[in-house]
Amino acid sequence: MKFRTVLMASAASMLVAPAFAEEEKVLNIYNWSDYIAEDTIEKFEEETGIKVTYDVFDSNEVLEAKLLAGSSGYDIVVPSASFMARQIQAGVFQKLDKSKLPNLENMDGQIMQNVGEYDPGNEHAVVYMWGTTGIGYNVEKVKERLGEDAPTDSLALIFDPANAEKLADCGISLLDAPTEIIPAAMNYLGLDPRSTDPEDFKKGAEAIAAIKPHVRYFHSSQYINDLANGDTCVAMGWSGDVFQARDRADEADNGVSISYTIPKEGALQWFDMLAIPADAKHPENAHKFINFVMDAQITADITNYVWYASANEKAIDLIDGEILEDPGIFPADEVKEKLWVSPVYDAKQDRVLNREWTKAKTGQ
Ligand code: N2P
Repeated sequence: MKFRTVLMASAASMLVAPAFAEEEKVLNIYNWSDYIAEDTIEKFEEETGIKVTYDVFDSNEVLEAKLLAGSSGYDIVVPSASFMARQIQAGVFQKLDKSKLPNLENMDGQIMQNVGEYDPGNEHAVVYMWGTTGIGYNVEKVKERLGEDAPTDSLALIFDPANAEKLADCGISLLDAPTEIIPAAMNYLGLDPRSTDPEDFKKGAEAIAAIKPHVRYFHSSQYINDLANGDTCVAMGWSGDVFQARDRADEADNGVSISYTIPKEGALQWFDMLAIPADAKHPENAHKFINFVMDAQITADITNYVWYASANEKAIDLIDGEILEDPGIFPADEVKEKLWVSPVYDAKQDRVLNREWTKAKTGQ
């Protein structure tokens, strides 16, 4: 009898239960470091009652290793589009349910179309932020060492060994990002930065090896504080990170003045994408988060804090004038023409790139 009652009770509860069991109010996010406003997560938690666990990384390779291993535990991840393309092929992501993303209409149609090259039909991801890989430098220290005519608008500032040698004592850092720094070195050599020819990778890596004795470190997040504190003076780094360094120096009022340039030879333009792993445990909440970030005010708040360009058309009016007008963040059309986007490297090309990178970093 007792058994029967239990059965009936559960049958009754099934009748009133929603078609899908409600997700627990939890969301696990894995994003780049220094890449969100101070209050974004708090606001999302307040609005939705969902509790967020927020972890950070500073390398596409690290993120990719986690995703390919599976069971990352994350519901939202933020790969750069060129990495995402092959991760989609590997089945790492689920398709977005666009009916849950009404704010998609806020996005810049042109940019979404451009990233469609990596994700046809934008089926798996939306743009979080975009930026360039260029040069951050300490204005006075570089001038002291290379004079008034220091080539701060050129890749030669870093890749010409004569310059690198003169800057070595004040500290040069490079991103630990083979798919970004090797193509930049190739570009400096006059090669096509989008080339996937192993010989070109090798030449790029050799140019890096040639300045290696003058490079203080390869790291993709440490340079923000180091530039800000005057502990390093030149960084090949990401646009917004360099602006954050400038901000931190201004706030500290420490006399350090930092500038960012997109080198005249051109630079990599990348797009970081919000995507949901196929095995995410909280896909409903993940959709809520993606939609939340596409709100014009929320994304403008992020851009205003991290100095990276938003791909949200509706947010533009809400972005600080200082950021909108900065050519290092929203470059003018003639500069845009010199930007290149990363090819999607296949497994073999990726192996060669990484092998060359290891050699370059050890100065071989
Ligand atoms: C933020 C890093 C920006 C993303 N610290 C590089 N794709």
